Amino acid sequence: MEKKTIFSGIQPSGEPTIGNYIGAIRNWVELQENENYENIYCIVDMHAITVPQVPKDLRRHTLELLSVLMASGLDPEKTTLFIQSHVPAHAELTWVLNTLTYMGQLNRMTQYKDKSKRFEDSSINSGLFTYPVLMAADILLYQADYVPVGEDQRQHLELTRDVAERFNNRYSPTFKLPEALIKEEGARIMSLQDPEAKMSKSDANKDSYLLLLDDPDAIRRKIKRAVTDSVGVVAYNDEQKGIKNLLNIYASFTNEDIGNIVDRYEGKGYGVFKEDLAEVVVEALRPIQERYNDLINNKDYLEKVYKKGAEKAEYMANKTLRKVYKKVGFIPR
Ligand code: ATP
Ligand code: LTN
Repeated sequence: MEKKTIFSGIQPSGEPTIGNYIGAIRNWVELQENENYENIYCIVDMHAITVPQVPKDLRRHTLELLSVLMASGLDPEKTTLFIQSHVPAHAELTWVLNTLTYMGQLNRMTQYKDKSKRFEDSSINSGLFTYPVLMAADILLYQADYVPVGEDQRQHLELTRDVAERFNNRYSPTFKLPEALIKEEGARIMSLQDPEAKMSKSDANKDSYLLLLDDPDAIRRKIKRAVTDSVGVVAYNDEQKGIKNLLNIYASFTNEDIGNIVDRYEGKGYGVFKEDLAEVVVEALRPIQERYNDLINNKDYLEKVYKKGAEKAEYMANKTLRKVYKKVGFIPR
């Protein structure tokens, strides 16, 4: 049986949060262990520059993210790990796909609408607008069958399929139509300060997120400050969104049934629950942080990993790009 291809990406736009871990990274590790799948994971630095980045921070975040991915369990011997800007085919296919994507479609993207609100109308760059086209190129270059992401990326996956289908119809069958793999549980971890908003590493309020590399004191402090409500009962419902989110985080790290957790905290206040949650998170992150500290200090090894990853990725990507260039009518060199 031929292996199915899995592809996903993560932006080095800051330090990864537990939302990235629960919604994406740990699912990738699980998929890696399934031998029916060929796994490819990409650090999408070209996506990251659609919002302003300080160059030296972007470089640091990229290496940190590579170390976090490996510390979380992604193994470069089993999985292709690479950096997007190392494989020029991503930018090259994006240009072709831009010519098949309608402005109206891009205007409907909710991530674009959310992110562009942070800027004056006159300073929204066109990269932010065509961000989903670059994402489509990422996925289509590798003929991915499945794309494991958080709930927020569903709309981008639909656009990817749509553009792929348009290309296939206009020219001839070229791209495989990818499917989103979205786990229900943990697919949307919310901000600790605003349980209506997604936890996001680029949030201006540092208390809103738990970072994978936060030290125990920071974790305890942020959970203590997390916004709850005046009901005062640990319960799982949409009227108590803050507590609901904390319960989701608790259950994600312990693999425990939410009902059991709620039962255990019957008659106890938010304070006790929050203290216990902080310890659950501290303990879950401890082994990842220990492995991380070894990796981040081994720059030679990191370089070996991303160079080998880029070589493997480039080979696959160029196969697709060559077909595309031929079909649209470009003359081969
Ligand atoms: P930014 O905040 O800079 O937009 P991000 O952290 O929201 O970044 P990415 O780095 O692009 O987003 O996300 C990598 C993966 O993590 C994606 O699959 C995304 O769906 C998932 N993810 C991000 N935030 C969350 C969250 N709060 N809950 C669950 N999954 C998330
Ligand atoms: N847009 C995604 C990150 C991303 C991605 C991809 C995910 C870029 N390219 C390809 C899956 C497949 C995000 O914002 N989370």
